[in-house]
Amino acid sequence: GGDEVLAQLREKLSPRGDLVSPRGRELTQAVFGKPLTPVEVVDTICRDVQAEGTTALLRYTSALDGADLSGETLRVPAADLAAAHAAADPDFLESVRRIRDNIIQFQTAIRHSDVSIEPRQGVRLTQRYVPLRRVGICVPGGAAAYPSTVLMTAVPAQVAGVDEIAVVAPPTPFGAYNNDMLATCHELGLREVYRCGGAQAVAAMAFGCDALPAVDKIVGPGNLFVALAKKQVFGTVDIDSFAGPSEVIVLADETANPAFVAADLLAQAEHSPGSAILITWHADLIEPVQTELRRQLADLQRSDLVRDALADFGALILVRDAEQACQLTDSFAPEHLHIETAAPDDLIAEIRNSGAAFLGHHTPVALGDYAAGPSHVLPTGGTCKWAEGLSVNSFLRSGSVTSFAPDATQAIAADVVRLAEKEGLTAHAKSVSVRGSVD
Ligand code: HSO
Ligand code: ZN
Repeated sequence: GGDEVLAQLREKLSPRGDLVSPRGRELTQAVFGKPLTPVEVVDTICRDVQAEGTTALLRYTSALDGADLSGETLRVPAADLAAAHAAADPDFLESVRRIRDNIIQFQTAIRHSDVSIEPRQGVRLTQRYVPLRRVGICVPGGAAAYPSTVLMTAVPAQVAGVDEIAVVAPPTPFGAYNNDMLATCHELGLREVYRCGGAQAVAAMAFGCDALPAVDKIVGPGNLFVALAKKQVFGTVDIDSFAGPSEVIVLADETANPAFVAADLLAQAEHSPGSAILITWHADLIEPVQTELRRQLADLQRSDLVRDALADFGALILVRDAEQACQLTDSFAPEHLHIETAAPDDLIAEIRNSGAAFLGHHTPVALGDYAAGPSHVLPTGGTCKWAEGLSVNSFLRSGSVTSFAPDATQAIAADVVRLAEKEGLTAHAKSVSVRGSVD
């Protein structure tokens, strides 16, 4: 049944930091002198960067990413950012600006604002929201370049009012040497970009070093090492969610277009690894979707990768009815949920867990990946049961502000004194009673 299929997929998709792959064995033997698991690698890197600072950051950037940089060349020079911008396709930059405006509009609308109440005469209680001072953004650079990730992380931080934003990207052609990525940074006014990635970049941002001052929060996606390192430094700094492979569940009924559904599944599988799951209660949909998958696969640039991802992490699941589809979706808790049915509003009301939901036949997930307004940095691996996607509010923290006038203090004093005395904390009681008579 669907239950077991989804449970197996969850298991396969969950990142394993405790296993040594054959390639990992070779690489860690060469760099660390013995085979290490990813968790051990991250542990070692974090400890070294904390102890040795810039020296260790540069050493691992050389050993693991093959880039020999210095304390000066680690940071992308302002002239390189400007040159990347000047060399960028003007249409691309126009798209970047339009997308930035979409993100600003949505993130501004959902930004938390201070809440103040006056529950009684002379009492003012406020919850205020202040932006974080300095944040670090991880931009991946392994299999593809992601200017969209710069937009989907930095713009919400800017709307929050964060003072300083540091961007790290691995020193690769898809990372810190990618023209579109650098041009996007320049367009957004990001001037602090570093050529480093992996656990070493996360550790440097968390502990700080001469070449890369510490931040208060680290966000953005990355490979297993980035994810494990973020987990490791949580507590020294804040982090966003623990990001694993991208996922989508598509819910479809008899009104769904098989060509659309197939295209949506392929788009997610393209992340490779990416998981693409169709759940339908319309048996006649399965075959046309399979036909479309085969037909459309042939035309894709990365068709081999996409085919493998579909084989490993894809599923077409036939269920009894919409209700069962909603139950399965809830227990899988997908990063993306796309409802391609006649009345998607009715279904979304029945589903609690999804990182981001997309409604209707003309709302492909790619709109959200690139341009709609909500961030595409979302909780994966079932973590949307308790975590939420990145937004402007991820870059704010709140604190309470309490203010009592003399009469109001008198009015509440007896309750405070009574509880303080119960706890045996007479100094607490005294700090209230000293302000006036309390019987
Ligand atoms: N679907 C990814 C985001 C992305 N897609 C970036 C394309 N580029 C995670 O939500
Ligand atoms: Zn995507």
